[in-house]
Amino acid sequence: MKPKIVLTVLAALTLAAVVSAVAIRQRHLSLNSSPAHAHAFQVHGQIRGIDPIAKTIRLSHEEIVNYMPAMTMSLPVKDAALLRNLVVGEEVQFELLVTDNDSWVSHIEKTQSEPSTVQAETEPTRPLEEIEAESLRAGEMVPDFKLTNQDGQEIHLTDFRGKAVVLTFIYTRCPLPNFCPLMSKNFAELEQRLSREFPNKFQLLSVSLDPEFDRPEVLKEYAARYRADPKDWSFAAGDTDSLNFVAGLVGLYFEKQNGLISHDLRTALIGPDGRLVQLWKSNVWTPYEVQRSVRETLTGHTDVVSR
Ligand SMILES: [Cu+2]
Repeated sequence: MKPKIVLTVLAALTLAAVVSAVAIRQRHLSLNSSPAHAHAFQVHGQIRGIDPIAKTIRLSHEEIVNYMPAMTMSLPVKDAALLRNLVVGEEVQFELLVTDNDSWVSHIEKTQSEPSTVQAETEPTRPLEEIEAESLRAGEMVPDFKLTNQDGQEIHLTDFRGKAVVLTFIYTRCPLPNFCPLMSKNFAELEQRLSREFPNKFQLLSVSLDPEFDRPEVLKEYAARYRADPKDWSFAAGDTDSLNFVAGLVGLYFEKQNGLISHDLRTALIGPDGRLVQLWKSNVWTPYEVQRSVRETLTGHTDVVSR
């Protein structure tokens, strides 16, 4: 009997320790929001894709309580070594760290024995390769499209002919700091840089992936948050067909999943002649880099890098 009692007490003590650790962590999560502090979420998911060069892993994950519903998304890792020995299809337990400005997968562990709790509905409905294959190549003419801007006015891509157009995709409710919020932060800096160097010769265009929620008044409020000057930075949304069309031009995957939108990132530079100049397919571009590409496009000069 005695060893059994000892075991029971030990088990109870362990449980108490775990419970209080969880309680402390939860209090920590809700109370601490200083920028330096990372919120850690422990999540179960299944691997859908691995890209060691881009340092991203595509995961179908279950609900992250109080943060994000179950969905499939590409998440960055800081350390490519984390991706070693992982195989598409494997089930994993991972840690997602989120700060005010960034989010990344910091730890991954295989959990092959656990049955899958990841819902099938978080699967992309079309293969990503197929979406990619249909997108425009650099040098190709970008066909015109029609959207509605933050003032409720109809805008066409051809309205901006003669200017360098930088187009990206966002939605105002996006919770991940290094996805849509980063795109908008970068655009704000890009707007500053370009309005100094090329006033009236450029146009920034942020297209919403969530037209049902991102009505003109919502976009207008969002634009104000980033101090966008409506003169050269438009926020716009369209009906389903227009959005699918614009996203299709640049091979952007996006899908509504449990109320949020799972999506990749695409930022395109369209020249004053309406041709696609360059396409950035992740969040690693900098305002400085895009400014340089805009400069090359507008002046026809390539920066000579001295070595
Ligand atoms: Cu987003």
